[in-house]
Amino acid sequence: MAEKLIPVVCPWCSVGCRLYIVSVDGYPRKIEFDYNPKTPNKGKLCPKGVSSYQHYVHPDRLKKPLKRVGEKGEGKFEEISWEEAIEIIAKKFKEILESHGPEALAFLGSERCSLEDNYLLQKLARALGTNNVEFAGRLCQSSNFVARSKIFGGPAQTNPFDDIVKSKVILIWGYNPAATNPVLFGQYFEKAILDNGAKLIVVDPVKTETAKYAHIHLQPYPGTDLAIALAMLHVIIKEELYDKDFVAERVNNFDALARAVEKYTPEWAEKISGVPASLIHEAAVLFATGGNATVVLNEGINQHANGSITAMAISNLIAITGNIGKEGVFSGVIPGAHCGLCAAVPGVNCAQLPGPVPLNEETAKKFSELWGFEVPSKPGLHYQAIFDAMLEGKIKGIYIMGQNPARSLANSSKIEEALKRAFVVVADIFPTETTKYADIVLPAAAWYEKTGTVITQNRRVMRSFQAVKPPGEAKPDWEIIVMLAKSIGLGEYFNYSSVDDVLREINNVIPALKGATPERLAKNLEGCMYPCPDENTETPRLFLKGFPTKSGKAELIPVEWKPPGEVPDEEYPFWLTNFRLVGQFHTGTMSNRTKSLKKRWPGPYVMINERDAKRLGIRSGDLVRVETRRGSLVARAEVTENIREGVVAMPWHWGFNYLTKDDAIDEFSKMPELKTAACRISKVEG
Ligand SMILES: Nc1nc2c(c(=O)[nH]1)N[C@H]1C(S)=C(S)[C@@H](COP(=O)(O)OP(=O)(O)OC[C@H]3O[C@@H](n4cnc5c(=O)[nH]c(N)nc54)[C@H](O)[C@@H]3O)O[C@H]1N2
Ligand SMILES: Nc1nc2c(c(=O)[nH]1)N[C@H]1C(S)=C(S)[C@@H](COP(=O)(O)OP(=O)(O)OC[C@H]3O[C@@H](n4cnc5c(=O)[nH]c(N)nc54)[C@H](O)[C@@H]3O)O[C@H]1N2
Ligand code: SF4
Ligand SMILES: [Mo]
Repeated sequence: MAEKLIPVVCPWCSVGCRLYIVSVDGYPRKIEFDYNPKTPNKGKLCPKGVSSYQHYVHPDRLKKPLKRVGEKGEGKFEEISWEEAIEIIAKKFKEILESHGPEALAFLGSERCSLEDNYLLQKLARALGTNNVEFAGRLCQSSNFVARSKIFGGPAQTNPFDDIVKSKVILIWGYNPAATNPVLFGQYFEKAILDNGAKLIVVDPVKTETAKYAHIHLQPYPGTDLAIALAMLHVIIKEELYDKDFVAERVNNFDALARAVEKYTPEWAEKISGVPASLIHEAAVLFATGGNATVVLNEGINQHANGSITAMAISNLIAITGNIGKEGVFSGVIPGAHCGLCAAVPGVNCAQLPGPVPLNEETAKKFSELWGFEVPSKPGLHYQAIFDAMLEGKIKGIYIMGQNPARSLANSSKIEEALKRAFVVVADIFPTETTKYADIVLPAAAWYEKTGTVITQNRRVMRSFQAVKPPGEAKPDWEIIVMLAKSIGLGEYFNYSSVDDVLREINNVIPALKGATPERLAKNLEGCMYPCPDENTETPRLFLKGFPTKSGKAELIPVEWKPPGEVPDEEYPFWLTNFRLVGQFHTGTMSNRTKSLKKRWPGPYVMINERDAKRLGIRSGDLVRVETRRGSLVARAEVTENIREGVVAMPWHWGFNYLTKDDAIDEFSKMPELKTAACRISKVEG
């Protein structure tokens, strides 16, 4: 028995916890904790990290390439060889290129795949002449990404996690870290609140595990957070509670913001959000006067058609109170899954190139010179638009690496219809609702089965090493892409013999990753904080001396009130929203195949307020139908005081997107309205 202990990074959320896998003869047996005080988790793991080896040995793992034999949607396949699979894809993609041009092809990268996998995926798309290359970041962080890029010149988390513990006020907005980033919550937020006496303000329609620690909990109707943010700006400016020195020295456009928020009083915001004006006032005063603040927002804000303007209003709040560009404060986007930044940084985006840098004539020319082929300068289609174009017959072929859009994108019925109309290739580790619509399915090696680089939410670049062998003929995604590129005739641009070769090319083309070499990452398991411009440098804090905007100052953006993508009416009288469970992950492909998680978090339910339930004659445990204009789902009711009246909420892991609206899209971030919809509910009799 050959027992090995290999350092890996957890394959679930973006905290980037370090742990060890114990393998016996190449099979995963258990995990070991890593007590290195320099890694973000400092030895701790959550229920997902602890069980993160279980799904690897599930019998459903894809082991051979598959070719569709039945109708699309049936999921009937026959096994074929790698040679045959790659040949079929290469031939079909070349045919599409010749008859319809490169814009008829699309590529989806993944926040479940490594930096190297994602870098090569976007390079292949661009080598074929298209910028139709996206990943779930569009459905995840794009709203806050846009807001912070415009206002601060950069979206990333500003400070090390340790600065959260030094904050005196913590504002958590549409985010439930106790469930979604549990180790971050336990090691940093909880310490700040319980040990150091920081005051916590939570804004969430649900009384979450996080909200249970709150000193002030605001419970708005979904998608009305913008009204609260505008009213907080109003109070802070009117009562002169802002940081006057910081505003004078480091902020532009303050007067325009002050004029714009004059009309947005707490009383006005109460009418829209349902949150008492006095509570909004109290939160504003505490936030502005309580001392250094951490401000974190997540999907409760991002995933609305008004998401980016709401995120802009919150960035304005951060800027006028001077809670940025110094020690002891914290804010920034929170990439969701472990490899969110591994797809964003290498430019898996229809309008960005590796860096990430904006795609334009100049950057396209620069990358054409670096790579040796012509990089198209015309932006591609964003995530939702790719599927709209597929439905119209304009996208003829798609390569999907580690995404499950049939369940993760708004309006699942429509996405399934779109997938019927194109040649679809899916590389995954399991059969999914999306592979059912594939023409070719490719078996990918999972995270612990390959060596790869990860960039965690706190900008930490770390290496995860191969701990176990892939099942059957499964291969790492980067190897699959190289095989495909060679078969298409692009071999000269994809000449790599190891994953280290790919990272070395990344070190060369992304200046901020120049110092994150394979050697440095192998030697220092805690990695380095991006930007790492040379082998001895890292960047723990951003914006200490100025902002990377044209003026060097934070550029405030006054925004006006706008409702979310759909609001209740007589026919659909309830606000519906959704959230995540600590023991389930996204569309459940891995978590539903992890025994210990599935046992504890088995299926969907609907949270309904006690007074609403009484009116409708619903009791806990009853089956209820939740219906929107797109579709309906049936789940058990959980009648509870933990949700406000007029709102119902469900975990989204089990088919929620049959209910969501696909045609309300954020103007700036192109985020669909994934969080809220108008619904009606009824008891299912019998
Ligand atoms: N266990 C687990 N952890 C995960 C994931 C997972 O699937 N499972 N996914 C990872 C990923 S990719 C991401 S992006 C993060 C997401 O992490 P979070 O953003 O924490 O995820 P959610 O639970 O979807 O949404 C957060 C909160 O928003 C609230 N909310 C809903 N609508 C609104 C609203 O209109 N306004 C406000 N203020 N709040 C609202 C919900 O009640 C919920 O408590 O989690 C990561 N971590
Ligand atoms: N209504 C609603 N919709 C949402 C959200 C919401 O809160 N509400 N959240 C949105 C957010 S924040 C996100 S991030 C997206 C997530 O959307 P997706 O990324 O589409 O969801 P996942 O279920 O994580 O799908 C990832 C797939 O990658 C596969 N996989 C895992 N590891 C590997 C690997 O190494 N290689 C390959 N090739 N495949 C692999 C998994 O089996 C899985 O099928 O969903 C979005 N959709
Ligand atoms: S907090 Fe996130 S990274 Fe850490 S163990 Fe849990 S799922 Fe893994
Ligand atoms: Mo996400």
